[in-house]
Amino acid sequence: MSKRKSKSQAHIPSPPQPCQIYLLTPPRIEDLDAYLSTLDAALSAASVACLQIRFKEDDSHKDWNSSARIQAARAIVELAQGYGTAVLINDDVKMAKDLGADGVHIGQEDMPYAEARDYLGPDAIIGVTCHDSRDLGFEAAMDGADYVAFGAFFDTPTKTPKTRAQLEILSWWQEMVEVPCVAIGGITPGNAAQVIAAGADFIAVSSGVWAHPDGAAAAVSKLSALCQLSDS
Ligand code: TZP
Ligand code: MG
Repeated sequence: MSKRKSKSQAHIPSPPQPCQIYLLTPPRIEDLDAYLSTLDAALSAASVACLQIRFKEDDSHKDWNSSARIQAARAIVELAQGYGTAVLINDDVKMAKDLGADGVHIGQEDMPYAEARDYLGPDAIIGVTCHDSRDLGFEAAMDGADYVAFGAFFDTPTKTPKTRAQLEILSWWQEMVEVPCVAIGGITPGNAAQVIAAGADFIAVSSGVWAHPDGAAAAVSKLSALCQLSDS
């Protein structure tokens, strides 16, 4: 994912780009080989700009421990980067550097943007959660974030979101700011068209792909078709 603009370019209007797909891993992976094969099929189905590795500890599954998470992350980074998909690690700059990932996604309560940039250097992709807040978006953009993420736009089984965002924030952002915006939260092939039409540069999707009744590859194909439609 790249749409980084220097400050001197900020006033030059750029032609609209088609919306791109940004996947998030499931919070926990039970069978790594099975997941890698699903991920391989999903990444083969259409172009996926970005994959965020977003694992959560799970006290009820002791085998999903730190070394299992690192092993899974390492394999995912290798597979996804082989497709030219940028891999971001949620919250964890050290893991991002250790695994040769492309960057990190940070929340408002995680490491501050400037510290993450210092740690990872100028070429890393760093995106920032901004919930439903234009002010947080501006702050992150001014700091130099590569993207801002707004959400959640719909009900989601993956996380209890801190905020519910309205689609207008995407249209407003698109008018006001060059830094790309990522829409997240409950996005599926069934509702993505409205998010894309509202102006999302990226649609970030987890359960809408991994739990899609037709399978992850079919879900990615459908999302990609919607992104292409928006470009015509
Ligand atoms: N942040 C806001 S909603 C959400 C995150 C990480 C979950 C995204 O997962 P899903 O399954 O696509 O709603
Ligand atoms: Mg976080």
